Amino acid sequence: MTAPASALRPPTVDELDPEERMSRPEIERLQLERLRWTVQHAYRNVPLYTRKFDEAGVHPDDIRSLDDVHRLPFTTKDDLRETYPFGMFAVPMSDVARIHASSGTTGRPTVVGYTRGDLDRWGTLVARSLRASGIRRGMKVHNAYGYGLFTGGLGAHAGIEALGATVIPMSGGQTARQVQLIRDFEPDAILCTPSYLLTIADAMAAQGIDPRSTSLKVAVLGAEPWTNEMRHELEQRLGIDALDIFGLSEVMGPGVGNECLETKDGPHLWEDHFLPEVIDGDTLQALPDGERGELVFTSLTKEAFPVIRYRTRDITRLLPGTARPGMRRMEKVTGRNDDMIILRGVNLFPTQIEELVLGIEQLTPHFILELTKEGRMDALTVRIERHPDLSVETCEAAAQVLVQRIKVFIGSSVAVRLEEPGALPRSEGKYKRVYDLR
Ligand code: DLL
Repeated sequence: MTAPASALRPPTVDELDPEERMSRPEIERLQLERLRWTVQHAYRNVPLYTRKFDEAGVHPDDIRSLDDVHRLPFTTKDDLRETYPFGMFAVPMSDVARIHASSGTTGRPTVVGYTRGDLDRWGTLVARSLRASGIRRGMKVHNAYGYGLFTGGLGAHAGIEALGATVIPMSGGQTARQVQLIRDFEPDAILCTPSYLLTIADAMAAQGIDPRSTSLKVAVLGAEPWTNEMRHELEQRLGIDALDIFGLSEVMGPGVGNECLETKDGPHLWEDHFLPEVIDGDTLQALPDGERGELVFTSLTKEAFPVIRYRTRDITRLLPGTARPGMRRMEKVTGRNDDMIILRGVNLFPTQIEELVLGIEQLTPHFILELTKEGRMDALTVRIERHPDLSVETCEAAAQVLVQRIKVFIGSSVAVRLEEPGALPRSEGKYKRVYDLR
């Protein structure tokens, strides 16, 4: 392998967007101005918002400070379902340049729209995210997020182009071909879900290719929860830097926030375009920064699909900015309200198990969680592939260590069942980790 033409480095101050250099008070001034515009725009043009604001007895003119956002009603996925497909668009269809939709596990998909201007701003924010990850013009970027109605593929694509880097629009799936093109085209960066990068690394190893030997230097991973332990695993296995990109369709798509290469301490949220809050999911009261709860977003510049206090169901907390001091960070998302397993009174997230699994060297990262009923009690089985290079006894002993650690650190009694290497489904995008068989 030839030495890389340009090593990975964080952007210089001159390379940042002007907003990334703003102080906290400057950002907040910009946010207030944009919040007032958004609230007016939503109230005037989306009947659902007109009705909800009126019911809550709040008018756009009441928004005089950022704190006044707390007076506005929340928006939920149910609101989107109720107005399916286009009822929450705030511009005429002739101004909508693109539609995306997320499949959703049940019922109707969630539909979102973008004006030409929205698409430009989205491209700018993904470009900012990739630049924060150390990617820049002159680099080749292998984009393995799925193209189509999912926002991952086309969202990342536009950002790579806006940055001036070279895009390889691979999309998801066809893992053998992914490996071949990574070998042949020698990309500097890969964009995909963390679980899919694991699948790709395994496919390389299966073909006798050392995953550390490729041209890849950096991966920008998101669209599903993943832990710092998984970051470590992927960085070691592939000899790369792994950065976290966060986003959701309702709020834009990928690039609502991104980690910075120099700190890797959770995504900075691009607060010039989004106003984040964290609330207590039960009382719906806003929580102070630093406290964990449900993440809520208000868009500040979106034309076609403004969202007011959209409840993401993602669990995290807001932290002060580091590499970009004007913008707040979020802690890596530990899970979604919807993924939380309540096992005999104990709440647990799949990421907590991921953390413990990856802490035991003799275990593989390939596991799924199965919920069943044993009599009247719920039971959880961790089905995990044994390590192909270790004896079954060693793997059994490691599985017992996992049982104990889950008991000690999470407080749940679970069963761990070893599977043969390759027995469990592999990720091709967002990984389905939990199977509820109750
Ligand atoms: O997954 C957008 C995206 C694409 C983000 C590519 C990053 C990269 P949705 O399909 O609407 O959009 O799913 C959004 O995925 O509410 C989180 O639960 C989860 N999610 C997204 N990024 C992260 C992340 C895209 N970095 C939902 N860490 C969100 C944890 C994430 N969870």
